[in-house]
Amino acid sequence: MARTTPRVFSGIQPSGELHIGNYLGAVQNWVALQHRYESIFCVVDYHAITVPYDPRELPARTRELAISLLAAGIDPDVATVFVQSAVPEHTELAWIFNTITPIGELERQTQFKDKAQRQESVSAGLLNYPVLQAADILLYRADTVPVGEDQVQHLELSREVARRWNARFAAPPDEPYFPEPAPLLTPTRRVMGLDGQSKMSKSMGNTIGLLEPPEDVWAKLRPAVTDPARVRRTDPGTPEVCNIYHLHRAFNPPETVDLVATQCRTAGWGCIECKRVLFDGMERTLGPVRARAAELRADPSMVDAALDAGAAAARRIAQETMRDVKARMGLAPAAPL
Ligand code: AQP
Repeated sequence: MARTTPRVFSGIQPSGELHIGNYLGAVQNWVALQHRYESIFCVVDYHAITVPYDPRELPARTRELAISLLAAGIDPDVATVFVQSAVPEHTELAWIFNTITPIGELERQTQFKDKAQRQESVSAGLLNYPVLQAADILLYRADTVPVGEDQVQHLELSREVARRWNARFAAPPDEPYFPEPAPLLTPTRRVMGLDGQSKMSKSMGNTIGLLEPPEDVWAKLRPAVTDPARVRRTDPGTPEVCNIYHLHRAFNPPETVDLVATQCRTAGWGCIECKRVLFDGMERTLGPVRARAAELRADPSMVDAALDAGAAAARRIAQETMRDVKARMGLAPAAPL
């Protein structure tokens, strides 16, 4: 039966603490979308094991990430939130998609090339990461995927997988079975790291954590790179080239952003004063998120209940998709439990 409400799916890796790049590029959007779309959000732990990791730390990271999502405003009564490895159909569909995906396409993925360069030994899992991502999305036949800009290339691969599978197993006169999922970007689709050089990224160590204590946030913000032309306090600056200015746009209202731009251009404020105003703006957003996370940590049963219900709801959809997919491909149906 055709769905009346469009469905979004998005995932996030428990590879480190959620940072403000993840928040501004993706999670903030999820919070807004959950009331307009049927929303499915996943902590993608199978993705996090494609690079070296410590199995003793993973459960706590996974849980802490789930807490961060709920604290940021994902409402488990409205959206489905779950952990990927609790729904085995993700890897089952990924295997199927592996069989129709040319290796060359995977080797061309920018994120694979970047991450592979940083490792001594590269696993097949790292290469196949975007195939698992395609399975994550298509398992729920999601129409829309709210992500940061870095994920757009992967999403193009998901679209290609959907097209290829449909052509082979749901060819006309059948309706295409899988929709071609479209990315949904935010105005802050690419948040730069505090080094001002590269994307804010857990693995680059240039992040501000969503739940970091205020004193740690300030300790990171204080030395963060600004407009390199502002060497002395009296040098006028160019806000557009300054990463701090872009963060103001994400955390402060337009009138404050205008004031920041004027004070920068006229050297009215030094960079430290400017960062103080940013810090205050950030605190208005991050303070309540931090407080909510503390409440959730104190009530583990609430988090367990949300994740269990989420996994059960996700699994119902996933099993239905796998039944259809396997039937169309001539594979055996799952044995009854
Ligand atoms: N700097 C960023 N700006 C905007 N959006 C971002 N995202 C990540 N970094 C930025 C978006 O956050 C969502 C979840 O990201 P993820 O953890 O699944 O993937 P990632 O891109 O691998 O995150 P990191 O921090 O860069 O992790 P590492 O260093 O482990 O690879 C995605 O929608 C992503 O676009």
